[in-house]
Amino acid sequence: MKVFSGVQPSGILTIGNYLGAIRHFVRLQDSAECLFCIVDLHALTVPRDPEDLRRDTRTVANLYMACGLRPERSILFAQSHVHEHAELSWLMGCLARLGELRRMTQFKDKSHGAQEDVAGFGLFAYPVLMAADILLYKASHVPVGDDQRQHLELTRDLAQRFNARFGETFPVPEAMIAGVGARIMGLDDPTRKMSKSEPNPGHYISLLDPPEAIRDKVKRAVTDSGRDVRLDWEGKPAVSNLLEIFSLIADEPVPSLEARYGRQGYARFKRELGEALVAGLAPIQARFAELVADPSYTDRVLREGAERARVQAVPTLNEVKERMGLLGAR
Ligand code: ATP
Ligand code: LTN
Repeated sequence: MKVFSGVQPSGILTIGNYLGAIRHFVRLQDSAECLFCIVDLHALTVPRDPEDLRRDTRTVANLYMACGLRPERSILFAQSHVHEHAELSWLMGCLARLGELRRMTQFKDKSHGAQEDVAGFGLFAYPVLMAADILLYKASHVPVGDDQRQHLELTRDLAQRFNARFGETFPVPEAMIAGVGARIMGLDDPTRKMSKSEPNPGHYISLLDPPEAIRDKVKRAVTDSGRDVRLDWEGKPAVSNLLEIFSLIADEPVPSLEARYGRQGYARFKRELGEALVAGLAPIQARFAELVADPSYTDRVLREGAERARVQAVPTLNEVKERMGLLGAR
């Protein structure tokens, strides 16, 4: 089993990123060969201030480690440090079809329904680069949140298409999407997925929010009509989202939370959820504070990670180029 996944440096990670993806990375690193990437080239698909992008890339690296990823177990690196990603992306792009890229819902959402002639090309090509990320390491498993399901399907199609045309080269990677926590919703709107790049900070809880902000955001989170606390995604989507978050962060089953808070109204439930989040994030925040104090350590982890990643990336890229008929340079 070889695991690859990535997170965009598009802001500070949220509890959605943690519960849907990163906590699974941490679990997997003890049983599988793992690469975890900070996909900075993907973050360029929407306009970014260069200084902010640099800062966010280091922050994601530190948050990876603060959440429990260990550079001695997993390869942690920045996508742009391994230029083979961009090169394989071109080659895979030559197999992708306009129709299949146009159907990607993330492209439709993030281009804000703009006319096609002003939507960014990077946003359109985004899933091809993602497929290249995964295939470059011949990864077999890709832990992601639910929103990435469609991109993984495309990756599988491209792997199969390549294998059929040029001979067996890539394992067809499997998405690993958890049953619970794979789609944490916004606190201000339970119909939208929680996203770190959302402008309204009340939409998300970031892993670095101070305790006061966490309590305040949970207090202000929208709820549903009625006063009972129970899991009912159809009838009570906001409360169901809060229950799911509570259950995962406190490691307590939903029925036991329902039994405790069931008919008491929302105030105590929200207060105690706030405290559970403060307590759950405290160890991550403490480790993060240690890591930011030594930027040279972070830079060294990323440099060494990229070197180790390239050892795997270069042979795959050479194999692909040869199979496609490009003349070897030596
Ligand atoms: P952006 O706001 O820039 O689109 P994002 O917060 O959606 O970013 P990504 O970097 O795109 O985060 O995603 C990193 C990982 O976290 C992916 O595996 C993604 O599926 C997962 N993830 C993102 N948001 C959620 C969420 N709300 N619930 C569960 N998993 C999520
Ligand atoms: N598109 C992903 C980030 C990403 C990724 C990957 C995830 C880029 N390359 C490869 C898994 C494997 C997202 O979460 N928005």
